[in-house]
Amino acid sequence: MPDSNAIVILTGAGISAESGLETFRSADGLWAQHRIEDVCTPEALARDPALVHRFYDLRRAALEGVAPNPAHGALARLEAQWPGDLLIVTQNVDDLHERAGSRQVLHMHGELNSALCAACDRRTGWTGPLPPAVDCPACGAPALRPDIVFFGEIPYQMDRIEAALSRADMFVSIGTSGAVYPAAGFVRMAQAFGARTLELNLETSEGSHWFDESRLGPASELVPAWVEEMLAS
Ligand code: BV8
Repeated sequence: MPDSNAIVILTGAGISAESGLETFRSADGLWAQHRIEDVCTPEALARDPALVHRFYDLRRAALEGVAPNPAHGALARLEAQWPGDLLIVTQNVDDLHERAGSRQVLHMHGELNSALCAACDRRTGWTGPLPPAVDCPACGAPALRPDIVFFGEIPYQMDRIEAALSRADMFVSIGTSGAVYPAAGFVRMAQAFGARTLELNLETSEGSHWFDESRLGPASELVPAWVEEMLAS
């Protein structure tokens, strides 16, 4: 049953595009430069760990040269002033939501600034390069890997996400192509639980037809305008 003021916001690479981070499925995006099978699957990590670690090292290094944009800032403002629950479920592995001041952020596909031990599953905050076979500070095994959910792996905190969707009065999707599951299915789950659904995206996505409303344009313009609307309501 929707809680009168609970909002769940799903973000994707498009919200970070105007900060200068690459998206995946644009013509010159990350998946145009690298095959998913070579850098974002468990098989790739086993076959060529140096290549996979380097792919994420480059993206972690790129974080140092970028900053949150007005879309991230607007969501942080909404969280600070909104009377009900607000959760950002992000597919992004950057830390721009946090650097903009958001606190309720759930990284369902992992984070660049974190290393995961393949032996004991413990996480360690990480900045700078992460070469293969670094010792885990918790268990000592030479098994640290990027803390990233690869294709074929289970996204993080699905129970918490589904619980939030079941209580949401509103579900807003920002900057995602709706190409990757289970994230792409959240709009239908939220709708089934009675939520209103809104999409804010640069162009029509694979999921646009599921939304009650879809607004097209850059996140740095659409998101602040939507937040002002919400705070004025
Ligand atoms: C799982 C790692 C089981 C981090 C990523 C066949 C059919 C259906 C599903 C499957 C299938 N075969 C396999 C699957 C499952 C598979 C999947 O969905 N495959 C797809 C490709 C068909 N999914 C999985 O394997 C997932 N695991 O299913 O486990 C399970 C599930 C639930 C419960 C139990 C078991 C794991 C998926 C995670 C994979 N890891 N990344 C990283 O490297 O970053 S996915 C990768 O794609 C990123 O995480 C990214 O977040 C995600 C989605 O991409 P987007 O964020 O949407 O980015 P994209 O470039 O695509 O789009 C950007 C959008 O922004 C565009 O629409 C653009 O117009 C817009 N935009 C651009 N600029 C702006 C803008 N919008 C606003 N303003 C702008 N300025």
